[in-house]
Amino acid sequence: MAKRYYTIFLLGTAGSGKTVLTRTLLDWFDQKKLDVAVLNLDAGVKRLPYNPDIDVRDIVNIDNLMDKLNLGPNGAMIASMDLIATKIDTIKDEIDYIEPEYLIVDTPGQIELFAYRSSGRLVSSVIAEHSQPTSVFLIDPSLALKPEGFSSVLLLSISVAFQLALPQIIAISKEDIIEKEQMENLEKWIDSPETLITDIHTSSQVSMSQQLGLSIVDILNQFKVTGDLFPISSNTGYNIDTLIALMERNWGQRDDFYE
Ligand SMILES: Nc1nc2c(ncn2[C@@H]2O[C@H](COP(=O)(O)OP(=O)(O)O)[C@@H](O)[C@H]2O)c(=O)[nH]1
Ligand SMILES: [Mg+2]
Repeated sequence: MAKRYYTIFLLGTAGSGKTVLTRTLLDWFDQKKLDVAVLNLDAGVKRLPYNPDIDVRDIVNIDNLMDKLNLGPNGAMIASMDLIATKIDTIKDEIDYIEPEYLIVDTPGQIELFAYRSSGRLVSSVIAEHSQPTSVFLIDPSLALKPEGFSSVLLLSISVAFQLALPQIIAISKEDIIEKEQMENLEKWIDSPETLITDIHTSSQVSMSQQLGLSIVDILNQFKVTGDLFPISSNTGYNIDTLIALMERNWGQRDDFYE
């Protein structure tokens, strides 16, 4: 029986900061001298700010796929996820060989490849199977400038949690570049999601948007989506400890974090 490990799936829209956060978390675990490994599932990434222990680019080559199947970059990314799913046993064997205590999984830039295609869901379920998984969904602040945008990305996070059936922590990334006025809005919406309804009302004159806003806030409240929502920064390390503490809440107390 393979050893159980603790997995962190990093999720979020393209450019939300998954790869940079992978590096930041890796540093955190390394500093604590914990036994951590990183799996890169993004076949399309050119350069990584960390050295992955397992890398799907060793399994699939996007440029070759584009040539061989006569595909553009998007088609090749879709084909790559399907190909990775057929090689999931190899990935699983590599994890079992490394036997990490903690595994950080950096997922493809485009969330739909991972969360909405059955191949992506298969890959996540196999990796999660012998581990205690948790996921971090990153909200890119540039998508959350307006109340409609913020609500939509929160709905996306619910939809992704629904698809992957993983415990989820939601964080707003790139705190260091969020302007004061936006931060005030975000804090207000997080503290009291009802203010989203009033702000959608002011920002959109379309009555459908207003009605939808009411229903969305209802869903956000029902699933307590904004309950633990907080901003983080991989660049400055802001709230990374809070993020770790929430992972620990999903996993149960990890005494090795305090040694
Ligand atoms: N200012 C700032 N930029 C960040 C932070 N995290 C990521 N970025 C930038 O956001 C862009 C996308 O980051 P990346 O990790 O590649 O996103 P991914 O597609 O989700 O993996 C890059 O230009 C990063 O340098 C952060 O904490 N602060
Ligand atoms: Mg990335």
